[in-house]
Amino acid sequence: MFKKILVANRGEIAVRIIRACKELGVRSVAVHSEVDNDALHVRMADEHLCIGPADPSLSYRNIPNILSAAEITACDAIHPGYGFLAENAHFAEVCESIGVKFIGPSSENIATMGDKAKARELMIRQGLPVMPGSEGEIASTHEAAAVAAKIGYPVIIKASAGGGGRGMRVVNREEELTHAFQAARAEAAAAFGDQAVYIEKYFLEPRHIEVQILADERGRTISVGERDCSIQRRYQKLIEECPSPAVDDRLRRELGRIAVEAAQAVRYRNAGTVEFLLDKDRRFFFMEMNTRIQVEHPITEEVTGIDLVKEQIKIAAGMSLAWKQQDVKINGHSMECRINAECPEKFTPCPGRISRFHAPGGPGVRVDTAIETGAEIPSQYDSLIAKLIVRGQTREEALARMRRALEECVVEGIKTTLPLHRRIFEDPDFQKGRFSTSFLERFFAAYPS
Ligand code: MV4
Repeated sequence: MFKKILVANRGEIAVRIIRACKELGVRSVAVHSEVDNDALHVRMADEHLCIGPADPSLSYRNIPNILSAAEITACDAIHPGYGFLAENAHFAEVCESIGVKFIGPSSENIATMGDKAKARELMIRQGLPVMPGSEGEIASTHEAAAVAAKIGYPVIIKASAGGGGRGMRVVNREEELTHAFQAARAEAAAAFGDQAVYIEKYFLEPRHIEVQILADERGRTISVGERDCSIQRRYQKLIEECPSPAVDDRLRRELGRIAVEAAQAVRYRNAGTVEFLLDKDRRFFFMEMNTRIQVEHPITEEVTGIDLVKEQIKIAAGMSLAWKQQDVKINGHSMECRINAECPEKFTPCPGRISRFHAPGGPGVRVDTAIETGAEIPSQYDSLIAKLIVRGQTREEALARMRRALEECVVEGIKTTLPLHRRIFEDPDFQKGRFSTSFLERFFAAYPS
């Protein structure tokens, strides 16, 4: 096992990683920017080091500073969390080359899956069910028009270097295609320094289902249930649940088998997530793979009893997976609400000082946060304040617990998504588990806030 892990992140995920270190008896080092001097992750870690100013490119994304911090404190591993350097293949490669273990997949895994067009092409070649669309990258309007005509409108143009909803454009009619294609390429070039795009059929009311996988360094790979992440707006997830109300045991086994095949096709290591869309006829299609621990990982932990962050660390330390596929059982139902510091109508960030914070508790309630009363939400980072996670024996019990936890939760001083969550949990369709990716848009149209 490692002696000391540098946590290259901030906020709730840094706290989550430090907790895993403590349980494993591994020392932890927090790094932080100048606005995070008093942050909870800094106080919780065994050691801490300032790595630069608030601007993330000068601190949490600053590779030389983070590696210097690892050297100064004699860390033998780095956990990147999510965001920042988590999916930076170059960073993983440099860590590998200097003998500091990157707790995550190989740099090659990150590079392959980070190129979303390449990943599609690879999965098509593996014979896996992939979203209808272009084989790989599309380089001309002519090619784009041919693919779109073949799969039929609407289509969606996605940036190869994007993912998670960044750099996407829906095209409803042929007349819009040329303009959209050129605009998408220009946007991709500006946002990612890579103009590569690909095309998919745009599904109107699918469910967004993702499968958690774990793979040890010997290549033993298991699936650890799915998460339903259909409740998103502007590609920002708001509510996630595990299991999906739309997935039964048989479909879960199928999804799991395909997700494991996808991971094994690239000799994937550590924790990862394979994203699928599920259509009304319960057919599913590979969309992309995320090569990191995800924000919503706790709901999987709650129903499987598997500590995913500890597993990440154990796998990176060379330990074999202790879990066999048949030992992975889904026990009960879990849901997560992301409490963001944002104006709920416009979904714009609302940084500021939290004058009062009270986290809910009691049976089946877990709150992953790094916030305390008096904390500042800096404008430089994401607006996540807390993740409210509940577990119940049944979906109904989980729903009741979330309604109760949302009632208990107090965040004063800034605007948050709490009131929106309270309203969604009163919605009859949501309560029945009847929703798709279009849920939030419809919800806002029906109940303008
Ligand atoms: C799609 C899609 C429909 N068709 N791709 C959103 C995040 C990213 N990881 C994938 N996403 C989607 N990709 C095709 N070809 C629907 C989504 C999607 C979504 C779209 C609009 C509103 C809410 C959504 C929630 C989840 C997924």
